[in-house]
Amino acid sequence: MATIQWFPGHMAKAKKQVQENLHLVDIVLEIVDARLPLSSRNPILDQIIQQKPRLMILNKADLADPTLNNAWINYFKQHDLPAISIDSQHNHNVQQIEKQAQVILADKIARQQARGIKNKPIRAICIGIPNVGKSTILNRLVKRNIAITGNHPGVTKKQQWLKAGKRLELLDTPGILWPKFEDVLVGKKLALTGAIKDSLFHADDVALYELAFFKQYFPERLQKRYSLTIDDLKLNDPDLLMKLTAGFGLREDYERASERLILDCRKGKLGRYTLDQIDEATHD
Ligand SMILES: Nc1nc2c(ncn2[C@@H]2O[C@H](COP(=O)(O)OP(=O)(O)OP(=O)(O)O)[C@@H](O)[C@H]2O)c(=O)[nH]1
Ligand SMILES: [Mg+2]
Repeated sequence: MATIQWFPGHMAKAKKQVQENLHLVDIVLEIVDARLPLSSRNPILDQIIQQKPRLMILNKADLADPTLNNAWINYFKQHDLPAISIDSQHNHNVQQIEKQAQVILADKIARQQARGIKNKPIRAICIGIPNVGKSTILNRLVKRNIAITGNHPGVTKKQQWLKAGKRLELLDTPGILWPKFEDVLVGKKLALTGAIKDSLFHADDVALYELAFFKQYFPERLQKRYSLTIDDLKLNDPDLLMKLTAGFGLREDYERASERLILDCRKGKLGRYTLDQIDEATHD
């Protein structure tokens, strides 16, 4: 159950594994976390898969802001990337994957039928950074637990072909690619949602980002959850963290208070949220 740490050697290997499997498939299912439709994308996926047909899947839609789920789907569609949002944990919308794949590949299927090839299964590969829910999606599609899942990055180890519907076959791939590490903000977003290992960042950095985000977008949720006053919300982020730490009875243990705040956010105690805003896309 060791967690992947992305050293250059691992990145090269992961890239090679995806490239080796690409020619086997008709379509790539790019899985992202709906809370991070940009930040949970792999930076070089476009370059790796090039012109291969693709379906963007915004998974964990149940945790993300419903309005922004739709906004992001529209955003991707405007950029010629067909996209759907699903909640694989509760099996919501998962069947759309096969349907959408058929739509995207309609021309190819029609050409096959014209040549007398009927009902050939569509072959697909799931690709995404750790912990976005690739294995959970596969388990839903094959309707039994084949792929190992776990709430920490790097669980899937080896690949296998799976019958995943009437006309869909999937590779349970370690088509795991690395997240973007270079950008500090992206790193904090990934850390807050649990996409990267806790030992790779400082909890207080991430909790301060969390407080800033919720103060900006959902101050009333912070207020309610932690019994804060309007004045408390006017505190700067470090002072607010100090205040909360004291309120938790943790004296000056900002580390533990931060971990608690992060956990609350991950567990949905602060409601549904999407960390990536549409206007951030233009700066990418
Ligand atoms: N709320 C919610 N949780 C989900 C959803 N999909 C997956 N999860 C949870 O997210 C965690 C990671 O899921 P996995 O399927 O193991 O993710 P993965 O992409 O295969 O991860 P690696 O194998 O580490 O790359 C698990 O705890 C899942 O239960 C979803 O749609 N909604
Ligand atoms: Mg997995």
